[in-house]
Amino acid sequence: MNILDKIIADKHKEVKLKKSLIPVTQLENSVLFERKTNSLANALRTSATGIIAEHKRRSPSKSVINQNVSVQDVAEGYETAGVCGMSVLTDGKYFGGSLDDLLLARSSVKIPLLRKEFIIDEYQLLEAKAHGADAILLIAAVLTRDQIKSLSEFAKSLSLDVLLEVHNQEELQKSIMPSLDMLGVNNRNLKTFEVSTDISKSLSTQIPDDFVKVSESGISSIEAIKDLKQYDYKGFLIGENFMKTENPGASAIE
Ligand code: IGP
Repeated sequence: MNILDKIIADKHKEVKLKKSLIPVTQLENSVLFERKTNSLANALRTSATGIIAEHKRRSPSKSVINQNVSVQDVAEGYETAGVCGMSVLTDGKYFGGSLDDLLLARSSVKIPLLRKEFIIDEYQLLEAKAHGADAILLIAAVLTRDQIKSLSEFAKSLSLDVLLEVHNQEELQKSIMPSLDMLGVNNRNLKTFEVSTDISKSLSTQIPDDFVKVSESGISSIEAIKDLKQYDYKGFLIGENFMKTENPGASAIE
C-alpha cells in the first residue's frame, strides 16, 4: 500500500468516527456556517503575487518542518506579507494539523483560507464551512469522476471555492467539469514524493482557460514563480519553503 492509500484508509475511519460524535446539525449551527465566503479564485485572478502560503507542521515526506510557531502568528505574518490566500492543513495523523488550526487562522485573518485535507465525504465540506474555510481541495488521485462531481457541486452549494488537484494527464482529463474553480497541478507525486515543476509546465496547455491555474509544491524561489507565470499559472502554493524558517510570515515577504 502506498502512503496515499494508507492516508485515505485512515480518513474513512476518521470520518466515520466523527460523524458518530458530531452531528451535521451541530456543524450547521456553528456561528461561522452562514457567513459570506471570500473567493480564493477571484483573489488569484487579480493578485500581483498569487501566493497561497501554507501552514504545515510536518509531512510524510519531510517529517518535522516546524512545531514551534503558532498558527495565529503564521496567519498574521502571511497576511501582513501580502499573500493572496492561506492553506491550512487539517489532517492530524500525517501532517500534525487540525480543524482548530483552521478556526484559529480564521479568527486571525481576513484573506481567503483553503482547507487542505483529504476530502472523501460531504461531511468534511460541512466541517470546512463551519471552521472558517473559503475554499476546499479535492485530490483527483483518490476520487472517481462521480465523486469529484458530487463533492464539488456540494462545495459550491456551500459557497466554497473548489481547487481540484491533479498530477498527470489522465487525472486532469477525468476531472474537467464546470463545478471546479481552480485547477492545481501538484509538482509532488503523493505516491513517491518526487518533485518537479516540469509537471506544471507540461500540463499547462491542457487546462482550459476558464480555470484558474495553480502550481503546487516544491516552489522555493521567485525565479520558479516567474518561470511558471509564463505558463499562465496564477496561483503558487508554497508550504515548506516558508514553514521551515523561524518566522514563516517574514520569509513570505522576500
Ligand atoms: C505545499 P511545499 O512543497 O511547498 O511544502 O508544498 C503544498 O503544495 C503541499 O503541502 C500539498 C499537499 C497536497 C499536502 C499539495 N497537495 C495534498 C497534503 C495533501
